Amino acid sequence: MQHLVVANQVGLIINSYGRQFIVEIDGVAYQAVTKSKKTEYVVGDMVNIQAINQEQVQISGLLDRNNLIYRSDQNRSKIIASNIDQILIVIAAKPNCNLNFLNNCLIFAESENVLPIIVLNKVELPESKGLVSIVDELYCRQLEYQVIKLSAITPAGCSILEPLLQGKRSLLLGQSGVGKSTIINQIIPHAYTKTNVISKSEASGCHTTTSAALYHIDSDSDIIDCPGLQEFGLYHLDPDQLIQCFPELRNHAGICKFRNCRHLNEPGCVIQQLYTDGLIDQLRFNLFKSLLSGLYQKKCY
Ligand SMILES: Nc1nc2c(ncn2[C@@H]2O[C@H](COP(=O)(O)OP(=O)(O)OP(=O)(O)O)[C@@H](O)[C@H]2O)c(=O)[nH]1
Ligand SMILES: [Mg+2]
Ligand SMILES: [Zn+2]
Repeated sequence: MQHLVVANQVGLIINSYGRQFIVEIDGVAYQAVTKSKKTEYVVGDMVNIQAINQEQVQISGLLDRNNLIYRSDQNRSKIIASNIDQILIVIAAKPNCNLNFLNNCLIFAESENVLPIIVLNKVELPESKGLVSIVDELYCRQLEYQVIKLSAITPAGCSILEPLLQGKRSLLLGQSGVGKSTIINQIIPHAYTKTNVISKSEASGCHTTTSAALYHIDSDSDIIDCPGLQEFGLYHLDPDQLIQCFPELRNHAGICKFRNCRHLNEPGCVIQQLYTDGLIDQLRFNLFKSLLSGLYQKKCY
């Protein structure tokens, strides 16, 4: 039996697919539509709603967001979730691990001041060995990011995550097939998120999750699952701020020979020197330079 929705209430968006949303009001879920054709709402949003009938509501406005997780490329930006306390970036050696996807997610988290936690899943697989050592050495020891290694298919695989999720709203971000939905199923057995077996012929994995969904772990802890991403574009960043998003570089900001050094090819560049001296990871240095040159080009237009 649904509660009767009275006019002008506030609800939480817990599911979004296309222009349709599920909004939760006092613990009850309602189908929701938007007034305009523009879908500017996302899972995690607090919204004003008006009743259509006992099962359906209309979203009439958005309450201020604490933050907005989104990615962007040259052509468009895509909103993912809002009002997030921490981002769990899930990676796995299988189906594959693109370290620049991880790097971009970390840079985004730094730019928005949201805590990133790296979750390395599928550690029981022999092919995880190389990735485990990269993550231990570079991301954990050198860059000092929090790293959790687990195997979500084992019975107690995700219990190590539980204390970290307490009292927070966490977003799982990752490429398709890394095990995001498996992790949620372990933490909340009744979440019923669909997980799929990666077909041997399709190394990229199945795109199982098709819409973002928020699940309550308890009364003050939530976790959000979202479809696997192939890329996490950062086209919206300000090139002058980029150095602040690299923990290994930001302490060296502002000490190059030229005060307005862009760290691209300028003489006396301290960042370039760090790289020449072998003090910065090559992949991250190359990413820094390629992001910078793209962002400066954008700024010129
Ligand atoms: N070997 C191994 N397989 C795992 C582990 N965790 C998940 N898997 C498998 O990986 C496959 C993909 O898992 P999902 O949870 O659907 O991955 P996802 O990240 O939600 O994928 P998308 O929804 O496409 O983004 C499934 O076959 C899982 O059983 C693990 O710890 N070890
Ligand atoms: Mg999934
Ligand atoms: Zn420089």
